[in-house]
Amino acid sequence: MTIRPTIYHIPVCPFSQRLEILLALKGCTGDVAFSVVDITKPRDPELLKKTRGTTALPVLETPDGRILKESLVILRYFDEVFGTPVRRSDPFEHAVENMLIAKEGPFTAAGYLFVMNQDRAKRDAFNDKLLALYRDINGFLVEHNPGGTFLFDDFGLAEAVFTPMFMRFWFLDYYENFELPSGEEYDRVRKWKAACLEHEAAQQVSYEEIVKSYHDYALGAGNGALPKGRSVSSFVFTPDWKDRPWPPRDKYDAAATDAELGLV
Ligand SMILES: N[C@@H](CCC(=O)N[C@@H](CS)C(=O)NCC(=O)O)C(=O)O
Repeated sequence: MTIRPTIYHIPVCPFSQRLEILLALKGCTGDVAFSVVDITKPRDPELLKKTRGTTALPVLETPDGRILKESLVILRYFDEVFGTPVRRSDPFEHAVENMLIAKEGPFTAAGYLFVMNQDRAKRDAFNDKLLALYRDINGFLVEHNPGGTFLFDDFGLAEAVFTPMFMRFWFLDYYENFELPSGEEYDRVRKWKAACLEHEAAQQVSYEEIVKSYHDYALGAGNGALPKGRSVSSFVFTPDWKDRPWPPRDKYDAAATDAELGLV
């Protein structure tokens, strides 16, 4: 039994980064132990026993051995138990931030399906779908805080939820040349996204780490799975991503070997 709660996590995982951001915002990073899981290896049976067989991370284990799953659930739990709540205290404002948070599922799915798509003919449809979701968030921010930067006056709960996705979607910038078009349909969300990316509490990962680690997602192989012809996942811890070359940008015709990716 540990004194601190433990988060089982994958360091580059966006869902886990939400928790790291929240703890950093509250100055409570040291109040939680982080136990690293390597998803390129078979999962520890002890951990599987704790989760009753599910493999998705992050997973929280309390000091008395109870388990919580789902990043948004753990995020809200941490917000209640550590320091001053980051959530809005006004009930209406809290409802507004929850409305924005409710958009994260479709947003996350659109970005991941886009990067994993292997059919060049469908590329524009995935791009359009993601842009429509950005326009929707733009409209939401214009409605609730037209002249501001964040949803409210500062980086808060909704920002902790979305910022890790904005960072993962760097894989779209790199592998799909994705960019927000110019124009006022995107200006408010562009400003929000830029401020989220720069915030000091959200610097746990870098552009280079995301691009290199998520290379196999761009080839349609997620969660540590191996693309055809490869024997080492781009999610491995060794060799470290810092020591590997930048992967080829062309994901549709790419078939880089383990060696070309610096994985062996
Ligand atoms: N809805 C879950 C999603 C978690 C999730 O998909 N985690 C990924 C890592 S980014 C994972 O654990 N993948 C490995 C697996 O599912 O075995 C949450 O918000 O916590």
